[in-house]
Amino acid sequence: MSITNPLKKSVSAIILDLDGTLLNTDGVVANVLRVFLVKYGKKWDGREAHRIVGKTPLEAAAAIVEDYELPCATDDFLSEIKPMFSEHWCNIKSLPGANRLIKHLHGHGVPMALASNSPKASIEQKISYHQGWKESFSVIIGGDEVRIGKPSPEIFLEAAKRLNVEPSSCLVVEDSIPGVTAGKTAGMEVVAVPSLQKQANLYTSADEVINSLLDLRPEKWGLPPFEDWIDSTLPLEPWCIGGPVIKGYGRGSKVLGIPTANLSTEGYSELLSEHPSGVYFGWARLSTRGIYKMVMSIGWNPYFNNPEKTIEPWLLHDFDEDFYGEELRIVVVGYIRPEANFPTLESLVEKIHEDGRIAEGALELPLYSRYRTDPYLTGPVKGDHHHS
Ligand code: RBF
Ligand code: MG
Repeated sequence: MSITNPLKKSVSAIILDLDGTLLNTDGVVANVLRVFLVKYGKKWDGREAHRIVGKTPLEAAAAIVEDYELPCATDDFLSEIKPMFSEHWCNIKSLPGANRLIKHLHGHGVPMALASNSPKASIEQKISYHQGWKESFSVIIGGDEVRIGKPSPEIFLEAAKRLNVEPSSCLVVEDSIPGVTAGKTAGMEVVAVPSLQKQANLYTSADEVINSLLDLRPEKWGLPPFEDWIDSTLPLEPWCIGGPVIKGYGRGSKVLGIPTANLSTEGYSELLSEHPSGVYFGWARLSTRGIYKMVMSIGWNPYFNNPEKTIEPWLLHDFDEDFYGEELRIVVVGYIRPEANFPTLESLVEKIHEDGRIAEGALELPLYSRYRTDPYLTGPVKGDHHHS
């Protein structure tokens, strides 16, 4: 067992939550509510998100009726909104790392249960759009199959029973506080993957808090480790982002000696909500200069505690001048680690340099180097004349 991933406890089965843990349900729920509330002359502002996450449909509905002072009974609200939701289940994307986790555990024969506060029928609908998910779970249990939903432990205890394992041999993966409470009350090990940002401090009863499923290390729980990490990097389905280089907080070069070429997050809220904060790497192209290796952080920079999520690419090349305003395009090809806090500025800087070395080395691997010629990087730049 490696030093960095010491064994916490051996489990023999895993119980996964669905909404907010495997599926990015929140975005779809917010969109439906936004449209719905307009009818009542109200504006969805997301402030109830924390009152909805992890709740049963009835509890969530009651919270919304109350907060928005809707002139209808919770039941009526629920029956009106339910069909609007089911129309959108096909649009829910899986969260980063969810598909990988399911395939990995199923492939290694780890017994898996899906336990969600939502009704069994909607669980089955939601997962039907994700290939291979249904078959991977030997148990699927909905909130309508128990007397009380999470935070009561009942649903997890019932899942363990159906898996035919002791509760103490189960690992629960959960995004919500009610879910974490339910798992701990059931006597299980619990990994929290908080879906609401900057709330990680509220998950103190969890056995581990991780930033996204990309950071789950099954070997810490006595389960087979992922085999896709290569040279300290995790290959991802490549994604692109670009725009003019903006001035960030001005700390990069001045405080750290690490000049980042920050991108504006404007227009990228959806893309950013799809990708967990963390340290990524890939290829970058500056319109007038060329293509460079790149390592970047996305997130709130815990050390500086930014109020906003920022995108801070560090081009691994010595430039002798600033290039604010120049068009930067990036293809992200892999993941390195979650953002972290550090006791000193020196240790933050040291870590970022290590990220740089990891990216430099990994980008030589054919797996990653082939994206250097990605059409997004080599194609015409905005403002160029197109001849077709
Ligand atoms: N900031 C943090 O607070 N924690 C981190 O773990 C962290 N990792 C980074 C990794 C890379 C590769 C880069 C380029 C930046 C990272 N930063 C991190 C952000 C850094 O603090 C930021 O770029 C400077 O503060 C400039 O605003
Ligand atoms: Mg959940």
